[in-house]
Amino acid sequence: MMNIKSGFVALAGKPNVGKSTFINTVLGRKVVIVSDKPQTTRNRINCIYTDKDAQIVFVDTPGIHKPLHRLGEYMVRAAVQALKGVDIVLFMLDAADGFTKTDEQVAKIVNESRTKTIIAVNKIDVAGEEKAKSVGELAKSMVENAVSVHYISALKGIGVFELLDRIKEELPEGPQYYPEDMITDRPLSFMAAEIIREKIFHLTRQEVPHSTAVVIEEIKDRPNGVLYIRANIYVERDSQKGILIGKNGSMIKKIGTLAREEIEFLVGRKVFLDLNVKVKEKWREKDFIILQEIGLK
Ligand code: GDP
Ligand code: K
Ligand code: MG
Repeated sequence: MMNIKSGFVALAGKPNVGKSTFINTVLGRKVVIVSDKPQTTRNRINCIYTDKDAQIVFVDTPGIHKPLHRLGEYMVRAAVQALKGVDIVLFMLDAADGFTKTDEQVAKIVNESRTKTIIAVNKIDVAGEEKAKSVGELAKSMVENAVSVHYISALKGIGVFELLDRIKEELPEGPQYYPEDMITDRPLSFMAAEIIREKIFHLTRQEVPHSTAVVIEEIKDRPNGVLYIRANIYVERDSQKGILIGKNGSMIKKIGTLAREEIEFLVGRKVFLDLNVKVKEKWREKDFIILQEIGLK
């Protein structure tokens, strides 16, 4: 029997350093949502990379940040949990940003996890070499269990596969946990909700994206082969509902069309997407939605 390298790698790093972009580049297709707005990734998603001699399960964690309301606290806790009990922490920093206070906070949490850590300084395509180096060296001096520092561009694919090789070197020998064609361990309802949420992030601004929760109510096969998906989009105020629906329904139509096309790509068949916008005051305080959001219900 052939031995492969396998294990779990948790991505740590403040919002917007490029964690999701890195995973998407490694997997070669879009599985986790990317946005230039922080806090896009509210949920833990395991993404699975498999080749002939390794299987790496990446855990994409919520960005570590100051808790502003209850959802924030859940997110922080989820992030800390994600770093514990994995084989390697991949600590990502933004070369263009410099080493910030938030990076320092992340470094503390990484140290708390006592897990072997590989440092990746991302976005070298837009930062000077000297600045990138200083970020990498500061990070290395702060992280007790750092084994190496890599300079990459997740977006352009620079240095990504060398980093992947390094991760493989550090992983233990082990079993293939998942079938080789499986790229995420989350169900379709979860992926569909993430895709709808991403379109809302891209098409609306200010407080609207952060006040939005997407809940899939129903998924069923129709006799004609179409996959029917019904989702509720919760916002906190009537004004936000108005923005999401748009003039003569133009905004919700746009969100629906873009989301449907992407879900169709994911499932490889025709989809009918039924979106309903509902107002639920202070949904962030309501546990049932929070628990659903972080995948515990
Ligand atoms: P996350 O919050 O850490 O998951 O970050 P995302 O992957 O969502 O990326 C945040 C933003 O940074 C997006 O606009 C990405 O396109 C951008 N980004 C990610 N990696 C790179 C990179 O290597 N170079 C540049 N220039 N931008 C990047
Ligand atoms: K983001
Ligand atoms: Mg992300």
